[in-house]
Amino acid sequence: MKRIVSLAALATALVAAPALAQDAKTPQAEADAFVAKAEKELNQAVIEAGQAGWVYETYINQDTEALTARADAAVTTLAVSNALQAAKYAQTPNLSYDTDRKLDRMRTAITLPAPTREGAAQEMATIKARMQGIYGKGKGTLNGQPINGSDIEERMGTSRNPDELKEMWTSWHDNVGKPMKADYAQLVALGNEGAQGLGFADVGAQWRSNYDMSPEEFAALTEKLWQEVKPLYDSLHTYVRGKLNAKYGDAVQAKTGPIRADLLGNMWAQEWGNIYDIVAPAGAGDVGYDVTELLKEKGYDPLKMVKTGEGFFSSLGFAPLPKTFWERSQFVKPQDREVVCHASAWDIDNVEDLRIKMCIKVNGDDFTTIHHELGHNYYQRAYNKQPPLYLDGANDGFHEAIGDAIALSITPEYLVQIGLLDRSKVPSADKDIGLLLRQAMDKVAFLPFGLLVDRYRWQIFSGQVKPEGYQQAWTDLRLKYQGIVPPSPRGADAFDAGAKYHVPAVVPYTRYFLARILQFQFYEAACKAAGWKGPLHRCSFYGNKDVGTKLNAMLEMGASKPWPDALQAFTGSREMSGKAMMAYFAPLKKWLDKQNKGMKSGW
Ligand code: X8Z
Ligand code: ZN
Repeated sequence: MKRIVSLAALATALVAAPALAQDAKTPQAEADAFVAKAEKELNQAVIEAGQAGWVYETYINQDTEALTARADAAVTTLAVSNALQAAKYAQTPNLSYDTDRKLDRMRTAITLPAPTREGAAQEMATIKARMQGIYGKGKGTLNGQPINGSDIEERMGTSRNPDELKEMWTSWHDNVGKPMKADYAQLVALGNEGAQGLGFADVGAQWRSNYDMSPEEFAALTEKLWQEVKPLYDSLHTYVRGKLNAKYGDAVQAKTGPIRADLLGNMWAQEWGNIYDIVAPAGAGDVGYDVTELLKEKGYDPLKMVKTGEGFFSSLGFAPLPKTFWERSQFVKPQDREVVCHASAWDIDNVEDLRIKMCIKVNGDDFTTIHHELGHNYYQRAYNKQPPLYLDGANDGFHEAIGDAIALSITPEYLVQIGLLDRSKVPSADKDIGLLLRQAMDKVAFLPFGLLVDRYRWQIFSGQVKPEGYQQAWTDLRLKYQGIVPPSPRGADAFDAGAKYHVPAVVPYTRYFLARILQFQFYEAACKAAGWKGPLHRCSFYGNKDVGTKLNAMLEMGASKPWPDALQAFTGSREMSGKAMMAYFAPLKKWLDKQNKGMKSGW
């Protein structure tokens, strides 16, 4: 699909037309040859940038920062040059399906395009590396003492002291977000100039154009999905606010209105599972076990947690992770240097040099995150036979959803099978509400956050929000979508969005919103394929090779086909839909609405 017809003229003006072939090649063959050469060169540059990026993120210093910025600039320069030429070749009639699709991807799949003028790509890459460094090295305080990012994340989950929570929340947002505000504004200006050079309205429009449909259609699709699931969020919000009020009293959390952001067990209030103890159904409905406690009781260490994650994929028939994965991954935070602790998965050579980079703590959150990261690695390996421009997920939401769909299978019964839970402790059917509520605290609570991070950036990229409005717009959207407020007023010089990893790292975030919805579609399809008959949330497809084969068929397609084709291959449907998620939580929704009777919903 070609979106911007007039770009051809523009592209020809900006880049020298390739020399006419002496031997009379057809225009189609020329386009094929261009694509083959471009994707090979790009792949090489991406591998080099991956190597530099890995060293930087696992050993932050001024030299590794410069090296990663240089390698990143080289990739961007190449990608932009390819995109400009691609627009011209895309006008060729009768292109093959693959050449047409690849030319399109060359334009849309650039996260942050640079202007073509001298030095611009380097300036952008330098700013980006510096912001990532600020985030990676970032510290908050607790009782006046510095506390690093991974420790503060953990303490936000376990502390129940409102003053401590407020101190950690405020110091983290002040120390990490504020110092990068000017850099961020400059990055936005450069990125927009780059995107406009490629014929997009702005960077946000370019991001939205990467889903096999127009940017407008994609924005409308996210809105449709949000409206499908919003009633569930509203019910959860009302219920949780009531419980927080009961625990902390009116002075800390009022009965009505928004929720104080630091009370929800997570620095960004994005997932609330860590405060399940505060909201658990009274008495008999409670789950009766806690994964963090089980891991600790059974003496799990980070390595054993990763091995357990691998075990799930092996049980589906996937080959074990390569030896190099175990040698080269970063599982725990090194003591002797600064690193980026935010979890990520890598495939350095785009073949099988798979790695994860985490600062694993022995807790339930990180156990889930390990499955999430391994989902990326198994996806990467499954599509490694695809040509370079197809080395990607069907869309980025698919990539984020695979490991999560697997982690939905971490049911009580599964925990028994792997020896983490004693059979006598498996919650009976009357504890279903507790199990569903525990899941909803992470899965449902996340939805508005997953949506708003990019709605915020879309506003910034479009120019609707200017640097002086960065803070107010963030606070406004957090209130509008999540119904939360900061624990104390924020000055106009704050930049709270910068205190969330994906903003300085420039990683689009709508992918996680899509993934939250898609993972239930995948999970439902897998359980159906496994012949599961009971309540959906009790299904585990652990050990089911048929599911593994079916899953692999979708994964190995990579980005070679539009995402509805991939979705159909695994689920039979071509639509992203909130229905599977709503069906999973249907009994909880009913229960929540009963509990909420007489309470005012909304804020
Ligand atoms: O960033 C991540 C992964 C790496 S792709 C750990 N996630 C989002 C986040 O932490 O904000 C997973 C869930 C949402
Ligand atoms: Zn991920």
